[in-house]
Amino acid sequence: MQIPDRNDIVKLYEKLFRKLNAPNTLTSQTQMNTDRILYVRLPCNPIFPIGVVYLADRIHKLFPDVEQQIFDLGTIPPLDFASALDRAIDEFKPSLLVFSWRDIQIYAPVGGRGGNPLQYAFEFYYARNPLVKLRGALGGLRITTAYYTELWRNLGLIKRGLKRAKTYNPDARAVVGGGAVSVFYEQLGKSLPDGTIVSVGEGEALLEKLLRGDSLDDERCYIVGQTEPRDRMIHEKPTDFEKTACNYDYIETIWPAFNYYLQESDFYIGVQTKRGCPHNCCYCIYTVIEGKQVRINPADEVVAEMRQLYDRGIRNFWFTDAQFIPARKFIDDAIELLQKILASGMKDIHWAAYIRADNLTPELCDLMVKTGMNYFEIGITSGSQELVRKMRMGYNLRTVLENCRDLKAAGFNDLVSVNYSFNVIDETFETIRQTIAYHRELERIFGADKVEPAIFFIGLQPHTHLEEYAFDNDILKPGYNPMSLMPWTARKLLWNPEPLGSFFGEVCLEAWRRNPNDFGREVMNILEERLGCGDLEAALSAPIDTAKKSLVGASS
Ligand code: B12
Ligand code: SF4
Repeated sequence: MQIPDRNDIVKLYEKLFRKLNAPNTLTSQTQMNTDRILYVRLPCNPIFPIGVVYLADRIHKLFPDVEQQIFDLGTIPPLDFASALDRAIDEFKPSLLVFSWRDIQIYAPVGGRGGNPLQYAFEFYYARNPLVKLRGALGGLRITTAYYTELWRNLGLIKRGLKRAKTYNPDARAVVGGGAVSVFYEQLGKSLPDGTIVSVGEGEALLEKLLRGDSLDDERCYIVGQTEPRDRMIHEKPTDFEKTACNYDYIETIWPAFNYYLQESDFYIGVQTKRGCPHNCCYCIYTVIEGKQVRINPADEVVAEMRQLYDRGIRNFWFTDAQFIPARKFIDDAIELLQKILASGMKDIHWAAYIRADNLTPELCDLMVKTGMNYFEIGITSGSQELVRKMRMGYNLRTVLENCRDLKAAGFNDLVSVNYSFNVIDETFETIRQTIAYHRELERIFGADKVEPAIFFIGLQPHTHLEEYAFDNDILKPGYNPMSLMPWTARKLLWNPEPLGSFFGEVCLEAWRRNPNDFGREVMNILEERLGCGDLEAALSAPIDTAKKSLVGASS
């Protein structure tokens, strides 16, 4: 089958909108009284827009008569964004615009739009060679310009869409939500039209209340120009509901570009198996976006949802959970799900997820391999147990190693991405040596070519413990703008403080020079050349000390 070109998709939309609206004889009064929801996924790399799909599915289950459309700007070429949005609104005449904004990608460490932001930032901040510094400055300028252009463009699309929808329905409203809005809800509201509802976290309950005309007071949202975001709103518990299998028979009737994601075999289609993470890792905001209480989606429903995608040709799935196995007490749920996947006969699938590898058992490892897990990410951040404890990550690194051995013994022979973030807190040359020892042990277990060290520098995010730490230590002042890419703010938010900041800057610059295509492994090699490899036993033990600056002691 041919993969449709993006222009074909625009045409497809037009055709479907025409069909849905013909004959176009509804009076404006009738339209005003009938909810018509247009979901607009704002421009984004083509990651399957699972968020809007779930919202539309939920609303259809509750209000089967409500007309809905999904319009995904991720499948539209940039030059057509505005005109395609206009056409979608003209044809569908929505009374409610649900804008979903997935990522703003601030401080993304690798492969950002317009180049590698980390590399440019490091060249600008740390290079000794003035030409390299200049290249960093110019690259950084390009990225900063692209970043602000995208930001203003997306805000502009929201304003434009709402204005146009109001020409058909003067009472039309806009709601905005999604990952990016959840992180930057306080800042984004300042640039949105009055009356826009700004939502944090899951939107199912909020949309339900909106359609019923119920009060939104208990939802994690505020209305621009009318209410202010409550203090620590993001920390409030999300409203619970039981998730059932998404009805893709319905979704494909309201989403003409659905096929776009089905026809490329390398897409990993999102499926959520649970929500929430009980941990407290100092830099992480997932745990507040999704809440600390883990809510499991029933295994039969997850399998039924996968089955529908499988029957449409999908073989790659990404379990979009903050963590697939958030804690030991959820091991049985993971086992139940994987057993059911196995029993379903979907034998030729692959799946990937974020995995806390401290929560594995031999049985689970066996099932992971049998059900086709072919990639996972472990975010241990450091190979030093002492630092892992100080960053409040709750990991036992010795257990992680033991479980990785079980996984290998069960036959896992695919790729593991290990996320390291150097220099988060209390890093020393000794803890770096320990991280190298730990990494080398992972390589001995899985094979050096199978373990990919993903070197991140933490981009400080609002509402995290690390932000609190930055306030307590006078690194940032309350009221700073977490969305600013101005060099003086960016330098603080792209977390790489001195005294080790310049050292890491230099190591990374050398790694890009020596082997830009295998940056992570090269960083590890250079660190080992310069500092040597530590003792694994020392890496795995964390003497209890009460270092004043550690986050372990910070208030939560
Ligand atoms: C899984 C995940 C991934 C997977 C996705 C796999 C896949 N095939 O789907 C992978 C690892 C590939 C990934 C990559 C990246 N990710 Co990511 N990812 C996540 C994660 C953990 C879950 C997202 C998800 O799918 N959740 C499940 C679905 C159902 O939820 P949802 O889409 O958020 O939608 C719900 C709500 O947001 C809400 N909602 C959505 N839209 C709307 C609209 C309205 C009006 C309302 C009311 C509600 C609403 O309701 C929906 C249903 O409940 C989130 C963090 C988190 N816990 O949320 C980060 C997150 C979305 N990712 C983020 C980022 C930055 C990235 C990257 C850019 C990182 C990078 N440097 O490369 C890349 C993006 C690559 C790209 N665009 O090209 C950020 C985005 C915020 C930001 N800082 O900009 C997040 C929030 C993490 C974070 N705090 O930093 N990611
Ligand atoms: S375990 Fe992962 S998702 Fe949970 S708080 Fe830690 S980093 Fe965030």
